[in-house]
Parts: sequence; C-alpha cells; structure tokens
Amino acid sequence: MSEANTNGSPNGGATTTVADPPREKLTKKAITADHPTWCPGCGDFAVLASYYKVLEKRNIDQEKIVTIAGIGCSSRFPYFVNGHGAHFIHGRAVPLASGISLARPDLHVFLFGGDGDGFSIGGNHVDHGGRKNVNLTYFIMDNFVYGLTKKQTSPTSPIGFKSKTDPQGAIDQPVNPMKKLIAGGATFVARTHASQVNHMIQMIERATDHQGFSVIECLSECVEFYPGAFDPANPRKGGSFELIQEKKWDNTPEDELRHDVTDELAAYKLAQLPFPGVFGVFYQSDRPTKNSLEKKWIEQSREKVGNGSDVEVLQRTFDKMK
Ligand SMILES: Cc1ncc(C[n+]2csc(CCOP(=O)(O)OP(=O)(O)O)c2C)c(N)n1
Ligand code: SF4
Ligand SMILES: [Mg+2]
Repeated sequence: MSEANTNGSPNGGATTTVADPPREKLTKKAITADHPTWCPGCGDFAVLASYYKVLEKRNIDQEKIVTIAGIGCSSRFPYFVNGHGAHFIHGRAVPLASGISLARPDLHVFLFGGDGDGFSIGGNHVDHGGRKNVNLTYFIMDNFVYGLTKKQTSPTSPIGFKSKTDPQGAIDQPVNPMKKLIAGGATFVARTHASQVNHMIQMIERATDHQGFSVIECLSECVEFYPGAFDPANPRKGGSFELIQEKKWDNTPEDELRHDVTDELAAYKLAQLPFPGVFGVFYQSDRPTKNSLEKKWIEQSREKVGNGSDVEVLQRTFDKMK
C-alpha cells in the first residue's frame, strides 16, 4: 500500500532532506488512543487488535499512519488509534482517503467501515476507488446489519432477515461483496472472519504490501442485532473456516486444482459458493495505481515548465492569467 517514503514534496517539487531522529520501536501502547465503546463481544474488537498488531509488527512510523472511516459502529476506528485520522461522513470515506493517498503518497492510508457505509450509501465511491486503483487499504467489517442505528436491513443482509426496516423479513437480493469489489476494479480483494485473528493479520499485511486499492471484507458479528450470523464459518461454534488454497506454481498435479489469484473468472467462481463460502485472497492484480500514473503525469508537466518548485509553477500559472 505504501509507496515512496520521502521527506520532500510528494509531487516531486523542491525537497528539503531532514534526517529522521532515532526512534523507538512502535508499541501497542503508543498507538492506542481511546478505549472502544462497542458492545461486549462485538467482532470489531478483534479487528482493532489485529490492526494494532500489524502497525506494531511493521513498525510503521507513527506520523505516517492515517486511519479514516465513515459512520457506523465499525467506523469508530480513528478514535482508537494514535496517529492521523478522521471520522468522516457516512459513505464518503473513500474519496477523503483517496485525496490523502494521492496528495501524500508517503503516508499509509487505512480505511475502516461497515457494510452499510461501503456497499450502500458509499457503494458508488468504492467502485470508483477500485476503478482508479488508488493506493490504500480498505477494511470492511461486514455484520449484515446497520448496527449503529439499531438494526435496519443492510445491503448484505440475507433474504428473510427480520429488521426494523423489514419486519416481515428482507426480500431484496443481497450484495455479494467479492463480486462487487472485483467487478468494480479493486486490485486486491480478500475475505476474512473476525474470530480468526491470525488470518485477519495475514490479510491486513498482504493488503498493506499491495500497491493499489486493496479491500478486505471481514465477517464481524454484531452480537446485539445479529448474533450468531457467522457461526457457520466459526470452528469454535461448530462451523468450518475454509481457506482458499492458492497456487504454489510448483508443477504438481495438486497445484492444478489450486486458485490462481490473478484469474478474475476463477475469483468469481469462488465468490459464487454458498454462504459461508471460502476465505483468503480471491483476486490480485498489478495494474498501475492512480498514484503512479498521476506522478508520471505531474513530472512530465513539471518538466515542460523547467522543473521549477511548486511555488514557481504556481507563480507561472498566475502570470499567464494576467
Ligand atoms: C448521510 C447519512 N445517512 C444516514 C446516516 C445514519 N446512519 C449512520 S450509521 C448508518 C449505518 C451503519 O451501518 P454500517 O455501515 O453497516 O456500520 P455498523 O454500524 O453496522 O458497523 C446509518 C444509516 C448518517 N449518519 N448519515
Ligand atoms: S451494535 Fe453491534 S456492531 Fe455496534 S457495537 Fe454493538 S455489537 Fe458491535
Ligand atoms: Mg453493518
């Protein structure tokens, strides 16, 4: 997810090199801000713990961590992380995070939110973030319900789910997150479960390493308004957590049957499996990011005006307007 780690202007203007002072290793204590206020047992606690773990393990410079979210229980993440961040508008976190990523490619932009935030009100933004392949990591805590507003049908609620908006049971076909994300153009699409902490950490790490719009859907139980929703994929509750077997490219007959993460059609086939489906990386592509394409375009434009600093380029533009 992170590109160049520079001290200067991310857009290639005049740079001032400032030596980093020696720093201590990032600790959980250093990155922990407020205590979460979620209901006891909410799946989102484990997601937050996994996020802390990755930040700590990767020893990411604290001032380079950006935690952005929309609105919802799951969107409360920015309050709990000691770094930059914003609890933004419902469904509008992707454009904010995209702007940050494009303007400051040296930062690590993480985005958190719920199924309502990402697939309902913000669904269109998610498609465009994917299409543009903006370099950031988006973690969607899918609990199949609107938790914060106390149990309305969400875009991922299954048919028959009884809620305040569908007292007779939901009748609309739910969104299939994997299919939507792949079709939208996201270049890293994975699925995990909040009861599987090691798997969650692995997925966040792989998404963090990916250059481009990386999205993880995580089944995260709302114990208050949809208890037991994800038991079928939780071995501790009698379910089975079935992992995607990725190709090892080792020329063995078994490998023929394994999943090629670059094969979009194979990813759709996995996404078609009945609930609770499979977990892991469905799809990954190395399509260039908007960040890298835009950087090239900025460099070419700057060359045309004699490689001046940002201020000089701006001044020339103003002069032309006189
Ligand atoms: C523009 C706007 N519309 C509606 C709301 C009300 N609202 C707040 S959160 C939410 C849905 C939350 O569901 P989800 O995104 O799934 O998050 P969860 O609480 O389940 O984690 C809604 C409808 C709002 N805050 N702003
Ligand atoms: S209402 Fe549901 S999603 Fe919200 S904090 Fe409680 S358990 Fe978690
Ligand atoms: Mg939700």
